[in-house]
Amino acid sequence: MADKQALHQTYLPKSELFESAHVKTMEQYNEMYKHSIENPEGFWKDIAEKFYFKTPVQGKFLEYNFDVSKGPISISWMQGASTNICYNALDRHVQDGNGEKVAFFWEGNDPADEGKITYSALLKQVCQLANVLKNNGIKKGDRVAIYMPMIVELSIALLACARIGAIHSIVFAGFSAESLAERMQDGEVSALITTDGFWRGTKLVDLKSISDKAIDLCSEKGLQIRTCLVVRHLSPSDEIVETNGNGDQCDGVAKRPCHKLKVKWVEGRDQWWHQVVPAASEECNCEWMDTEDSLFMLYTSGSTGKPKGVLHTVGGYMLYAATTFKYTFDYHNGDIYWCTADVGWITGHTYVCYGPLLNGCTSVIFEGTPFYPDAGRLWQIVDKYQVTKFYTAPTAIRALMKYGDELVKKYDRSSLKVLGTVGEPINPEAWVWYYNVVGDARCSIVDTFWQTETGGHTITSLPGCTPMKPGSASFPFFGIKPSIVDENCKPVEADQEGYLVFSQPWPGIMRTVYGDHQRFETTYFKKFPGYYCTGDGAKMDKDGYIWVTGRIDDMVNVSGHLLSTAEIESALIEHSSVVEAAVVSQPHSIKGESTYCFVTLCQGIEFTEDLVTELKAAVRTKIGAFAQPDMLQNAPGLPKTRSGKIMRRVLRKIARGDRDLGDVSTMADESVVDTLFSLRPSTV
Ligand code: 6R9
Repeated sequence: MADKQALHQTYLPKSELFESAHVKTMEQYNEMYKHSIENPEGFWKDIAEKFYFKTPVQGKFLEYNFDVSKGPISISWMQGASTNICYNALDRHVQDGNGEKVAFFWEGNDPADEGKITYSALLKQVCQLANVLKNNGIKKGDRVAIYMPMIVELSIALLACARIGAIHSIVFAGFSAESLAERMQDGEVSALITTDGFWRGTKLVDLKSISDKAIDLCSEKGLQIRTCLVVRHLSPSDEIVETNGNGDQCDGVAKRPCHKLKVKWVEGRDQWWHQVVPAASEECNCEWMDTEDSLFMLYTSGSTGKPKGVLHTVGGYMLYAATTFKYTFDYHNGDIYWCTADVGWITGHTYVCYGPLLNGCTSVIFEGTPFYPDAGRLWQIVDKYQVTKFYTAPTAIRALMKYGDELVKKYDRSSLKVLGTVGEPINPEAWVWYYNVVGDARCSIVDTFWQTETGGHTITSLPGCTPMKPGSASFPFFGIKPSIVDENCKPVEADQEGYLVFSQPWPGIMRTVYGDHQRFETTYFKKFPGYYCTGDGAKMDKDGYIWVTGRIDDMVNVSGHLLSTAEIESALIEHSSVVEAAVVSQPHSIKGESTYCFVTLCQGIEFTEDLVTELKAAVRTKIGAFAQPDMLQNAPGLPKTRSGKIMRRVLRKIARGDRDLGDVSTMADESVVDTLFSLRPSTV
């Protein structure tokens, strides 16, 4: 346990580690920040000059409307210019003579599996895959779903789409067939890129059969997926049985023994990556994209339960991903950088793929989990590659703390300079452990607050200059103008909690919700005209540090994964025994938050352990294993307002065993509260 003082003191960056930092002092930060806010065009124009544009800006550098009362919300950066992000991430470095530099070290789930790929080899394979996609009729503007584990081919797939102007829609490989199908339908995708299967820890995930099921679900709803490209990731073996097709040897990276993984094959639709990609031409010209053309969509939970396809565009996202990466991690040539996030989430998009590659960085991609083969795995990898900049989530830090310091200290971590965190507020205890134990009281910690919607970091410390306060993401990144406001959009006093909003656009902000611009406007811009509303609560202390306190809408942040309570409720209600369900968040010592579900059963149905198991499985199938509820409670009745709205505020108190319910005057039937308290499982 850290002492109280350690939790509340301010930590200064170690100047000897940051002698050549991009930003060395707070004066320098303040000056650059001021320039970025007062003259965003000038600030970003200078940055844009370092990138390749096929044609220069032909209209306004920045044009926007953030105020719904003045017309539709619109944001455009670098009007009329054309570029390609894949060109800037790969070709540019190869042309500069850095083709032989390693782009990615790949570390498999099993410590014996490893690989690496240089910038020129990556470019070659991206071009080959891009040609395969083109040969399958995929063209600029078409949507391609990607459902893969953390293997190098995932980055190749994303870059190949970007090269030909296809919009990638990556679905995290922990999602179920139904969630994948829902996302493919919403995006009306033409093709799916997936993998036969993969190991996560000791668990084998049969990705191809989940993909098959998702494709069938799409076809039932009228969407035909005509191309399914499959990476053979598990080693070739007699035990792989295809019902149709052939079983050529592959030269995939993983060499572990494969377990009986049956891969079903649909002739004409399914194609093995290793048969078509190496055979394709290595030349593929880039599609020159308008800076405001779409680059990708990525689904994030929506408070109504239906996920939103957050859409990002080429030019602004490119500038923002590259610039945030450079400054937040104080990137320099020679760094070995490692972000543990999965590419299925925005952190993986921006800080595993685009940000590092745009800077010509060498990074590590890790397929496995922090706990396999043991809880020292992350530090063993840091040691093996001499990682200098490391980025992970508070949930991982909290879980690893439990295993004690020895598993960390066993490995050499003297290469580390910057430790990043992302995904949820980090509690000061975990921060201090990360700082003292992992970073040997030497490294700077960057607590980065941002969202799928923001494209890149929005509030973060900078490693060379920001005095760090454990638990605070500290100050805005260049171009971000935050305010903390009350319900009436008036700024709150120091140390008061309010809504965190941003009042002018930065290049990486999302441009719309795919296919539903109105939802984009209502979700983010309606509540406070003139501002982008993050949906998070925050406070600013007297020194100007921002402390993000968490979501203020019906969202739960479980281990850094944002889940909508409505989505979990609808999965529970689909079960034939359930009449009604209400899900609330509950603090959790490792996951940050967990879900506590109240279920009202049909007349005559008993609340048994078997039923609880079935309901958990229902959520797993509908959404994915990571969404499985932690606690289910029988709720013969739910507290409701007279107008019939479930009072989640009251349920949250019941879940926490807190009888101080506050004002319940609007509740229709107060007697349900006592019943719920009496049925509360004793194990909570
Ligand atoms: C990047 C990412 C976004 C939500 C966001 C907030 C929470 C992320 C945080 C943080 C406090 C941090 N969040 N980073 N809260 N401090 N450093 O996680 O994107 O999956 O869209 O989640 O995560 O609540 O609104 P996304």
